[in-house]
Amino acid sequence: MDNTILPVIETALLKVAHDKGFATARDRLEVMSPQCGFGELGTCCRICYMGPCRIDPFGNGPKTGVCGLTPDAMVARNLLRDTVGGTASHVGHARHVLLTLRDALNGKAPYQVKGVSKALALARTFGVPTEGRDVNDICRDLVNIALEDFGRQDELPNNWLSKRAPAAEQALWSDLGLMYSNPHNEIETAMHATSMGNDADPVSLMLRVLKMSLIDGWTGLTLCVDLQDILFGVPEIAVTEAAVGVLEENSVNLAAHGHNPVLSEKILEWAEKLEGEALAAGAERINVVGVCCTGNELSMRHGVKLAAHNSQTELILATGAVDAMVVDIQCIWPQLAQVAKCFDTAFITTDAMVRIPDARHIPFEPHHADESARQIVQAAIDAFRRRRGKPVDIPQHKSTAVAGLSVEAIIDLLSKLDAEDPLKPVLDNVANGNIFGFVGVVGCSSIKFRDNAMTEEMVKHLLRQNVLVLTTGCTAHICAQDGLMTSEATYRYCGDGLKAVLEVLGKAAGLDGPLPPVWHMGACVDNSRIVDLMVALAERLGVKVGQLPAVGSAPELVQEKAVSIGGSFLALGVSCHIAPAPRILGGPMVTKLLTEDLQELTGAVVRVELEPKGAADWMVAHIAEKRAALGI
Ligand code: XCC
Ligand code: SF4
Repeated sequence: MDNTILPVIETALLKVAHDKGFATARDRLEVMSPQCGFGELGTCCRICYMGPCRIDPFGNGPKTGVCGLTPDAMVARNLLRDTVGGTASHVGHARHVLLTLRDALNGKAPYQVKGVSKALALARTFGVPTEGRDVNDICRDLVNIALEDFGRQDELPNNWLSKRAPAAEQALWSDLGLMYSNPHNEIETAMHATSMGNDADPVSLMLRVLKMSLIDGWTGLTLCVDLQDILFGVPEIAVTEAAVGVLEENSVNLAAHGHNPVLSEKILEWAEKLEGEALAAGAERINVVGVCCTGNELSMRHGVKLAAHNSQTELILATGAVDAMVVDIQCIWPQLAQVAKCFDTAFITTDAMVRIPDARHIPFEPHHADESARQIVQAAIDAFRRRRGKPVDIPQHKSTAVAGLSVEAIIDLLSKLDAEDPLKPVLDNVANGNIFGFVGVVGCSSIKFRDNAMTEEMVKHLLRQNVLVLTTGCTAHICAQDGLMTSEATYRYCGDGLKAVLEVLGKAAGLDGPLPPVWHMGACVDNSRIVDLMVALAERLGVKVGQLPAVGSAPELVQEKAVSIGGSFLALGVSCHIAPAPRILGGPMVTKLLTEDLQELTGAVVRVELEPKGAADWMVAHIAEKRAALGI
């Protein structure tokens, strides 16, 4: 592994932390290393108290657990529990957004419908009448359809799955027994099936993994994003900035971290309302910056600047310049409260489910959103007053970045080239090879892969080979920070074909230069946007999604959510590159299933590559196979 290309931003941030004597995640990882080999292989089971059972597949020790569970069943069962964790997170987020929309429509929560176009589009999808109706009434019908998904006890297919997913794939899923009804019941069933003494068949367990991933994809992501767009509006192309340099010494720096725009949208609103108080406190302004996925949500809809991805969260606090960090759900390191304490930073948790020792807790729930958001912004201003005049250490690195590439924004842009058939220019350029293919680069940032700048380097290898990159989540932050969402990146990194296409698109978009080669499509839940785009392209071509020259990649996997997202791509027939290896290698049959045999089932395979060039080369080769099969 090339150890020489730690991104300059991380180098600067780590220096700040070390200068101040902070241990970082890297230090904690080092103390922890080597990490547990049984855990890495997936052959550690602690599901019952006859265990924990550990199987060393290469040694002469035990070949099964005390109960007789085989290594393949063990890794499959563990993988299913990972997937349940990821799916439960997204489904929980989705349900929260749904209930917020319901309460907003009933006048019980201070939010308005901003995405009228999305509501109308969904009404068409779900057969809700729109003629002469108030948009709120239309939304009420959509809410009821969504609520039905969470309440039903029959076996009818889930509304969002059956209406939003492509028909050809549904037929396959139905044959495989993967269609689901109520996501909650399935999460319960999966936990039940994986408890001691239930499903011990690796194939059955792996089918459950696919089913759980479908729930993630169509309820956790698609339903969630559809309703978020109704509430907060459909993202439009906007220019923003990314990396720690977006912090401002003389402003109230308020970092929003987590996932749910129900919180961060209100924070942004109240930051504007309390600007006067910030000025009175001696600040130039209130600088709301985005961290992790809620940062992506804000940048997509409002062009809010992006301060940090997940593995930088503790590092930006060590600058001493963040006055408040407010968090909701998912990916919040407990360590943040400890770093915040050293700087008198207001570290504020808001969700009853996320309590962290030494954090200040300001409960936030939609009914009292305004009052809580006001308190939170106030706490940031108070913290600024205490910080004022003290030295800060903000590494002066940042890059501009184009964000807001929702499918609607993309189609809108393409319509300027061909109003009748907006996808045609893309498909023509795919056919002639100017666009060799698509890679959805998704998921987290991992300290295990920052030393070789895994994501940035892999993306550059792809661009050189004319592969268009669509990204979400923390990999979107990484790409934005590295300047990959700029026109310059198109000139600097793209092959000639891709460059030519992006120049035409940039002109259509009214940009000064070409469109960037890496498209910021949002947060992790917004992977549904990548899927929507692929479905639109496939339908226009009359092929299945899995036949497109497209691959998914989670180059720096951290969170369980990335596992279930990957599973939802696989169910669609989209192959996935992943690093590090999922914890299945101790199960030879499961490993073969995912890396080879799945091809027969859905048309997709999983590939582990730990090094950027190897990953990109495999993806390009895989795309070439798909192209050949399409005869292009
Ligand atoms: Fe979390 Fe979404 Fe992963 Fe980043 S990418 S570490 S999941 S914040 Ni979603
Ligand atoms: Fe061991 Fe079986 Fe219990 Fe797991 S369920 S801990 S393999 S005895």
